[in-house]
Amino acid sequence: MTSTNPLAWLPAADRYSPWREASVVVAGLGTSGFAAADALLELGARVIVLDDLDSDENRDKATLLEHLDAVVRLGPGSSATMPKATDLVITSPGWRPDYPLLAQATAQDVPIWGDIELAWRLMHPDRIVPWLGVTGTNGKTTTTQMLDSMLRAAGLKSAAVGNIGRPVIEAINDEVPYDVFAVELSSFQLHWAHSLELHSAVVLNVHADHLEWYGPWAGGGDAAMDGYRADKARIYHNVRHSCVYNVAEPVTEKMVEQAEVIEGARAIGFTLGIPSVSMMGVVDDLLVDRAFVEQRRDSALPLANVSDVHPNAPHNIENALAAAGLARSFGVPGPAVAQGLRDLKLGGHRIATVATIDGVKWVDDSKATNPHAANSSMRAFESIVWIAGGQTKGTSFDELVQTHASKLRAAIVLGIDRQVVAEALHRYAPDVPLIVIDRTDPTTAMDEAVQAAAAFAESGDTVLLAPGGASKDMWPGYAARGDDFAAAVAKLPGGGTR
Ligand code: UMA
Repeated sequence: MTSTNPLAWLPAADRYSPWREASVVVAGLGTSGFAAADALLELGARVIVLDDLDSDENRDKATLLEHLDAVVRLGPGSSATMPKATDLVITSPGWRPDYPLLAQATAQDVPIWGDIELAWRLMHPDRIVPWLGVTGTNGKTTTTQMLDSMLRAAGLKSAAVGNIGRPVIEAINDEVPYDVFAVELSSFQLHWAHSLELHSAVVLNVHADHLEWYGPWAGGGDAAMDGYRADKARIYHNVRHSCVYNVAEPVTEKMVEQAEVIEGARAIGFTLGIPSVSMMGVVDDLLVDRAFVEQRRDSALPLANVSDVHPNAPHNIENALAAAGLARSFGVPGPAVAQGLRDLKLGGHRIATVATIDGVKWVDDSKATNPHAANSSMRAFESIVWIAGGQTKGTSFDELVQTHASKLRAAIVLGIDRQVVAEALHRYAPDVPLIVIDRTDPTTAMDEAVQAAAAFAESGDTVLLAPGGASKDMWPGYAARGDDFAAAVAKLPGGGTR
């Protein structure tokens, strides 16, 4: 096979490589693409940025990058053909391997890195910052925030970066002398990351999600799920200190067993039960550490009260234990774990009660964007009027509906894949009243859904927005969907009373 890459240094490239000699194509001008292009231009690389969307926002970003000598192509078809003499492609996380540009790069042996790989390589050699990595289908953002808060409570200079919203590559160029990064990593980012060596890492859980990303090129069906799982497992590769796994999800322990780690790295479990040696767990009403204490054979160190965890739901206690495992692997003292949990103010739309009207609780869990997350919130309530739907990303709602059918008073489905949810309800909860909202104007559709829910809900019920699907078919993101839900509830008679 002939290589089109004439740059011998590229496979081992770092910050001090002769980037001026390289032509780099940046695929996508979203948050990560913009940060990657900016960092590469600063190092003198020739940068071409391609984005198929010609929006006002993209044009503004393009103008900034063009001032730094980038070539930017916007609009439909921009990414259809890889520019000639491309040495390296930096892809945005959401780009699937079978997109034309990436398929051409693969066919021509041009390396493809994600923004995470680029950030790892471009860290300043005199300011190498250890990374503590968090992945999993659900709980990534919360766990990363908990971890960052614990690290800060220990007096460390930490930043929460990655999929959480701030590209790592931006943070490495901050003036702040960071001690550590709490890095949220998505399966997409892990797919395009090749040489990470994290200090410690956790896979919180693995359930069906993003199968539309893996389906088409991985072969669909089981192959898609296998591909998703394999990308999650990559986070453990070359871990130096601790691989933290979820005892309740043996698949995560298996990933640790199969990972090539740096000699001496440990496997640390977390469990809602009493911990064995080398685990974090719960004893009475305490989160305890039986992994990072000298006397772990016969004792455990209390770290925090279970009541320090907000919201206080079982899945979130698991998140806290996982964050504590990573923090403790980095030497965070016990009291800082508790302080970090208490200090944390989480973003909204995670099982947030927006109103209680005539004994009916209205709960916004718009952040539940896949069936597993919806399951976690449905577990917390007894009698539910469920609002669901959105982009279901190739996942199945059968198990979710089967599990909770007996507590559904009614269901209202909306969004592009509403029939996926409706069909699961027809199959496994045929007696539950079902309303299908066909409108696609977001505000009106949500108003209609909330009014329909109000007609079914009785005192003691919870109306739960736990869509199980992503929001971007109708809203800019899950937060906007949750905001529309709260606004619709406020319009009900008696709305707005918490
Ligand atoms: N584009 C094209 N052609 C295509 C497809 C996309 O030109 O065929 C362009 C789009 O117009 C867009 C750009 O590519 O301008 C990519 O934008 P993006 O929104 O997909 O990506 P970023 O803005 O760079 O944001 C990404 C993550 N997005 C995804 O993984 C889809 C953000 O995670 C992350 O916060 C950010 O990098 C910083 O690291 C978001 C997310 O939804 C929150 N993540 C998924 C999740 O959490 O479930 C994985």
